[in-house]
Amino acid sequence: MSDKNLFDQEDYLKARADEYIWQKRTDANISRQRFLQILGTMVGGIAIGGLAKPAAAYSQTNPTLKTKGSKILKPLPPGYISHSQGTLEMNWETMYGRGYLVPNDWFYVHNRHTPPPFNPSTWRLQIEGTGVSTPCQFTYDEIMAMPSISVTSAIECAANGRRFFEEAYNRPLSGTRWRLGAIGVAEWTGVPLSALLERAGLKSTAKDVLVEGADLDSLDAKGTKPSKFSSVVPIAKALADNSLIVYAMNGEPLPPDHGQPCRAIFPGWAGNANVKWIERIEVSETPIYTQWVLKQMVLTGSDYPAVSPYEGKLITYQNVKSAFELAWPATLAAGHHLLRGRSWSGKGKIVRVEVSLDGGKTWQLARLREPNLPFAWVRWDIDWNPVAGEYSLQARATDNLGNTQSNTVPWNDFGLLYGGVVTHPVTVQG
Ligand SMILES: Nc1nc2c(c(=O)[nH]1)N[C@H]1C(S)=C(S)[C@@H](COP(=O)(O)O)O[C@H]1N2
Ligand SMILES: [Mo]
Repeated sequence: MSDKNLFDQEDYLKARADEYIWQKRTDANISRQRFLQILGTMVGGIAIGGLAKPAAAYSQTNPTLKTKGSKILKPLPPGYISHSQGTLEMNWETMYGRGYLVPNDWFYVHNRHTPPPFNPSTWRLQIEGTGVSTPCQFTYDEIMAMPSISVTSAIECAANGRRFFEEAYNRPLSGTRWRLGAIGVAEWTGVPLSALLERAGLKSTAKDVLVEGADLDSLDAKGTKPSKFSSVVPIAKALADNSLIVYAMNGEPLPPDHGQPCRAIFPGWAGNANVKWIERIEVSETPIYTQWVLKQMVLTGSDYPAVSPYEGKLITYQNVKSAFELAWPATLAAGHHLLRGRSWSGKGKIVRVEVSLDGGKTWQLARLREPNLPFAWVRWDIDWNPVAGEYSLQARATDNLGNTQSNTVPWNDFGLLYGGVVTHPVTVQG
């Protein structure tokens, strides 16, 4: 394939852009009217019955697929990878050749608890703290009535790829053994966090913002006082145009597993920053140090000296990764294949993807497809004509800031932010 094909491909890009728009309309961004219709049934049902019906309806959709004690309410699509009661990994093989967005039912889940019931007539979002002059609270209807915006963004667990640390260092880790499926891209709709903070009289001296969910975090075992799951972002991130409090995902009301009624979206930041089932926001004039942030959101190990008061190096933005849209391990027939994959960066937009079909000996540029949005991902593909044999496929992406993927990455004790090149095993049968 020549450079010309790679970089001068107007028609190709146009076709892809059209496909994207079509995809958004059909399987994702259903009309605003339809959204309100769904919500209307939902809220009406609750108002009459006084019960949190949406969650119940979800859990009954496909009871046979629910594992005992599961903390996930949505039905499990075929081929999904379950690691524990509260985790569900996206299956890359099912994404082969699909549109830009991950459908809600296929989106990975990382739940510490079963989604709490939601009652729109009693739910409130509290905004308080020393960084606001007029603490206030919002009802669900009030948030729904504010001007909304939509942002297409990835959410990715900071531990995505953890299993590759274990394999590279031949050393076990605790926590979910994700491969690369703890990521998804969706279109999120809601209100800018800045609009809510301004209504609460945001002070110019505000420094940190804590967003808190309705569920408890998992630190109580250490004897610390149990606290609600939360995350902290600096005021600059909280006020970014694309930092939102969202109530819709791909044009549907936020599903219980993904944070109903409202969750935070901080594009580019590690998954846990995107707190679900939110109930309280605290704005502070002094830095907020939670146990979670000090002890868990850090890289620790001999390569990462602690930066006091944190117990390691604080995690903020996600790094660069790539995945093939293939089963793990994959078995393919000999002959022509259009290999596809996706690459992403928490810090910007992917500008180059190289693929190796021989375990890293030689590399070629993959064809990037539109759209290619920052804080989301880019789809790419490459032609392959293998004969029977065992293959090690690799992909290496680079973002617009020059961040890329190296062959080896330093160890950290929680197995967070794996950013190395991953070797995907493929058997080709004759
Ligand atoms: N309240 C609350 N918010 C939460 C979590 C949680 O357990 N409770 N998990 C976090 C983590 S670790 C991740 S990776 C993302 C996962 O979002 P998803 O389940 O919608 O994919 O949600 C984050 N928000
Ligand atoms: Mo996570």
